[in-house]
Amino acid sequence: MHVTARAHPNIALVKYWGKRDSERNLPAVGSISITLGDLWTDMHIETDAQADELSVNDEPRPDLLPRIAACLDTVAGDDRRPMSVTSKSNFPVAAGLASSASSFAAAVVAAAGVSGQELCREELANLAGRASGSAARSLYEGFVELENAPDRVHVRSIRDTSSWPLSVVVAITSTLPKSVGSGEAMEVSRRTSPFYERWVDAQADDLERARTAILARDFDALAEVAEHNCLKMHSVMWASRPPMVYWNAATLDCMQVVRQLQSDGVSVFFTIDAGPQVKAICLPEYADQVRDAMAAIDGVEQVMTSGLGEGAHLLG
Ligand code: 2P0
Repeated sequence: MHVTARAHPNIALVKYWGKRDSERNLPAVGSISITLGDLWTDMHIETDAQADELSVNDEPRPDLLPRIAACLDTVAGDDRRPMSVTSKSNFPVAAGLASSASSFAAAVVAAAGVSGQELCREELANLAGRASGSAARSLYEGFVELENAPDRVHVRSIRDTSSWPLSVVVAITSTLPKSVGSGEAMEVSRRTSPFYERWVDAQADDLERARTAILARDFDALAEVAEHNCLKMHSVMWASRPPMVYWNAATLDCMQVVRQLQSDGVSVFFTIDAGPQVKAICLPEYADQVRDAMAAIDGVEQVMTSGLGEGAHLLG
C-alpha cells in the first residue's frame, strides 16, 4: 500500500509565538496565515518496510524520524505497520520557510490515506498541530485563521485562493539551518521575555484587524497590521534571555527595500519568521518589480515567487 500527499507551506501574517500547553502543543495565541501555492512538500508513504524509515530530499534522515514517527502514530495508531517515508520539497528546509508546516500537514494526510483512516480536515489539522503548531494551518487554502478552543484548535479558511490573489516574493538570505528551533525559542520567550505577556494580550486585536482587512480586501490595512505583528514578535525574541536574533544584514536590507518600494507607491509589505528570510507580500501586478528589487540586494542568495494555494491533499 502506498500514497503520496502534497502540502504547501504557509506564512503567518499574524503570528504564532508561544505555547499555552507544551505537552499537547497548543498555541498561546491565535494566528492568521496565507497558504503558498508554488512551494510544496510531497510525502510518499509505503507500508512494506521492515521498520520506519525516512528520507528527505533523497538523503536518509534518521535524526528527523522520531518526530515524524510520533506524528504517524497519532494518525494511524501505535500498532500501525512500519512506514517508509520519502519527503521531497522544492524549497530549502529548516531555514525559516515553514518546512515543518508543509511536512507535518503532508504527513497526517498521507498517514490517514495509507492507513484507511477517514478523518475530517479539522481533525487532521489538530493532529498536524500537535506535531507542529503552524502545520495545522497548511490543511487549508488561501487565507487561514487558527483560533484557540478549549483543548484543541479551530482552523478555517476565511478567504479562498482565487477571490483575492496575492503574490509572495521570498528572499532567501541564508540556507543554513537555524541555530535555535522555533519550539525551543518560543519557550525561552515565554519564560524570560518581559514583553511576552503583552504580546499574548494584544493578539486578539491584531487578529481582528487582519481578519477585517482580509474580508474587505483592504491591502493597506493588512500591510499595517502584518508588519506591526511581525516586528512585535521579533521584539519579544530580542528581549528574551538569551536573546534570539534570526536576522542578518541582508534581512535588514530587504526590509529597507520594501520601505522604498512602499514610498514609490508599490502595494507591498514584509514579514519575517524564525529565520533570516524576508517574505514580501504584494499585489500580483507588482510581483516582477518586487522580485527584481529583492534579487538585486547583496546577500540575497535566491528569490522565489509564489501565489496562494490549496490545503494539503492526496495526489493521484
Ligand atoms: C508562525 N512560526 O506563525 C510562527 C512565526 C515561526 C514564527 O509557527 O513548536 O514550527 O513545532 O509548534 O510551528 C514556527 O513554529 O513550532 C512558527 P512548533 P512551529 O508561522
